[in-house]
Amino acid sequence: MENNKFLDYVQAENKVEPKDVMPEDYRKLLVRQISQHAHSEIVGMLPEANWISRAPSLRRKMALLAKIQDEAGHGLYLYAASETLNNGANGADRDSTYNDMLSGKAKYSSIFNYPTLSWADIGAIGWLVDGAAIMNQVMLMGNSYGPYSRAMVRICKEESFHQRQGYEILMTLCKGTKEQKELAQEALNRFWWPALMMFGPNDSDSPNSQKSMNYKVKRESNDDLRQRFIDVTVSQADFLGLKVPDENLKWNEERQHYDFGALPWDEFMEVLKGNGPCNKKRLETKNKAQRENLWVKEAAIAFAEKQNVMSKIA
Ligand code: BYC
Repeated sequence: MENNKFLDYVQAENKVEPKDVMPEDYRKLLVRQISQHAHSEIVGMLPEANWISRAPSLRRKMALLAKIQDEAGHGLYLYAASETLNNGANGADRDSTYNDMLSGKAKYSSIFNYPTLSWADIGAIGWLVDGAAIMNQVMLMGNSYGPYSRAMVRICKEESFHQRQGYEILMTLCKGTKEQKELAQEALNRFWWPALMMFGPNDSDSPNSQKSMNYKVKRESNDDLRQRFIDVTVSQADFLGLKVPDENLKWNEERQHYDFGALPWDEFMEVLKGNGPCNKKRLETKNKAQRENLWVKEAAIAFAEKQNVMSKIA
């Protein structure tokens, strides 16, 4: 299909399916984004896993375990969606994709390179990180690639539970002792700016946006989604009795949006270069798990191959 015909096709809100003819740059853009998204889900399990053994009650432990397990499921749907774009020559098979994350070649969301220092951070992750993720992923439900868009539908439903789980942790802390409320405020201070940077660079510095918008992969810009997130989240912070750590945050009557301060983009660039507080630790953990659990994968493959041979003999 010529590129113009393909553009007309996606712009008329048609879905592209795995075996359809598609321009190579569309395929490449999707492999990049879907695989980064899958890595984010998988690496994103680590900061929360840090608190499973220290969750303050059995109920909290069960909810956190269920949430983290959901993230593993999200990673699986997304690796499966990314794999449908493998054309045999573009390195989009599951092992190559995963190895790109393990070697540090592929990106995953910057937010997961920050540590979880207190139980309140688990609340902040659910409220802010899952909250930001939902804002972005609801938009992605309408993306033009069928397998990615369908994966998003289920993921968004589960993320809503995650967001509430986090907010409820913070509500409990904010209704608790002075020290508990301080923990909640400190968590908001730590996670506010990194959560805003999850939406990516400002539109003027976003090299992929134009193409992504044309192909209807992205349907709203990084800045528009970030603004919407701020607009809905400020009143949630007010309800908790917490202060958003931005001196320049102010409702703008004319724009009908909040104005906000400059984001720490230098920090964002450092995190993307691998120099965030936890980048090295995250990759070490994933590589160690890969090494130590390889026998499980090998045993499963050997078993599947044996079953295959047996079924041919029978
Ligand atoms: N972190 O041109 P741009 C979750 C990169 S997990 C790192 O605007 P694009 C959860 C970007 O990749 C859900 N890198 O890019 C899990 C690009 O680099 P390359 C996470 C970032 O793609 C566990 C460059 O910067 N959500 O919810 O048009 C527990 C220029 O950016 C980031 C997703 O993964 C970043 N924050 O737009 C709890 C959403 N931002 O690739 C929760 C899927 C930008 O050219 N992804 N970069 O080398 C997207 O929607 C889009 O890729 C983005 C960026 C909006 C993130």
